[in-house]
Amino acid sequence: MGQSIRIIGAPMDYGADRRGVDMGPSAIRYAGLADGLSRAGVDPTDSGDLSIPRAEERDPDAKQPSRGNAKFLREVEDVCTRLADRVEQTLADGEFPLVLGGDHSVAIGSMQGSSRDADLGAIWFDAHADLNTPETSPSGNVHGMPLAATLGRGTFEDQAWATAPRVREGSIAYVGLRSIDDRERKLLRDSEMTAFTMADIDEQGMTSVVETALDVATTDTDGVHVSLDLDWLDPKTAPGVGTPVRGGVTYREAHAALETVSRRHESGGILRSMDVVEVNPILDEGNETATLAAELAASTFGKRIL
Ligand code: HAR
Ligand code: MN
Ligand code: MN
Ligand code: MN
Repeated sequence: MGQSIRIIGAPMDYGADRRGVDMGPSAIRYAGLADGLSRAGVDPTDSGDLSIPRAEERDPDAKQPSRGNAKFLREVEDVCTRLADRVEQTLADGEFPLVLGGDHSVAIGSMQGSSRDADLGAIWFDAHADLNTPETSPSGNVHGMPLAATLGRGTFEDQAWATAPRVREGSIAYVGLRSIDDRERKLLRDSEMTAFTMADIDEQGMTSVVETALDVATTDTDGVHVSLDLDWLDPKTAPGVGTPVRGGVTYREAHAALETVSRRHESGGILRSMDVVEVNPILDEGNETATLAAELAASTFGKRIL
């Protein structure tokens, strides 16, 4: 029997402007996630979804920025606190937490829960740097802030629910960046994070970039968190996302990247937790983005052709 994977749905859309990303967990399951994981040789169980009130049912003032310029931050806090507990418990039970978003703010909870008992590295597969603080964010949308939250930047400094002291900047690597805000660029340049842009992938090739990202995330850590934002892919391949940016990763590059992660995991058991986020079924075409999300999760756990 392969590794036990526990699927945890986090249908949250408080962190993004375009509605619909709360349907991501259903769409990814419907696209065959559990079957794909089983065929990859791991053993999935589904623990269902966190219960998350729809934005319309919340206080109409909730969208007003609280604590600086961050919309629905109290609601995000509530969800991420419960998610972090679920992730921590999953690891304590000896299973691997696979979190389905929801918008990318769910990663605040995943990383906090995954790092409570371990030094955690991270690989961030994304078009965006997600490093805005409530002070620098041009949109106020928390899905552009999860790494700032984890690292305790800006307003997040005294937010214990968000910060993850056992995630060090130097153990985080981005792969596929192509859309960064001006003030966010300064935060990134002044940090110790490793950042591979699309141009780096063009020059070095995907597998080489991911090997280096894995080196970064595994050095002096107990395990790696993989955060997969579907807008990492080119919008022609993954149209069902709220913030598409053209010039993204191809279908083959995406599989090659996660297969590279899988090979390292097979030889060293490096992976600790993962989230798959930002699938928006309302914007999708024939559930193809959700299908891709399910396929890429299977590739991460070693789906093999032969
Ligand atoms: N950087 C922009 C902002 O802060 C856009 C955020 C992008 N959204 C995401 N995250 N999908 O990867 O508003
Ligand atoms: Mn993101
Ligand atoms: Mn603990
Ligand atoms: Mn993104």
